[in-house]
Amino acid sequence: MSDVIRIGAEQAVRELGGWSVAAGRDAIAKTFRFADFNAAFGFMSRVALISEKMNHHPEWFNVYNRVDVTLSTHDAGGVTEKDVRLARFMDDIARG
Ligand code: H2B
Repeated sequence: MSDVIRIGAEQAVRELGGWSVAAGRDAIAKTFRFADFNAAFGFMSRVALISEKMNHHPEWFNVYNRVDVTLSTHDAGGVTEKDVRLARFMDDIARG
């Protein structure tokens, strides 16, 4: 499948905006901030439904209104177009 070909974090952050290369591994990262916990958890719930459909899941860490996200395709050992697609969904959902 073409979307599971590894493109690497540098290429992915060039295709996206506001994402950065994760430290020490081939992954992309972004911190999302919301008005409060309710908004942050709403975002996570929407992303969770899409992730299940895609069978592609984020690594994330939530504290109150902040969600730290790291994306990588574990099966490919690095960043693929699947991560770019999920990143775009996340940006769209966060934008509202
Ligand atoms: N999510 C992510 N981020 N990378 C994967 O390689 C991956 C996944 N693989 N979700 C899926 C599930 C795999 O483990 C199952 C068995 O299809």
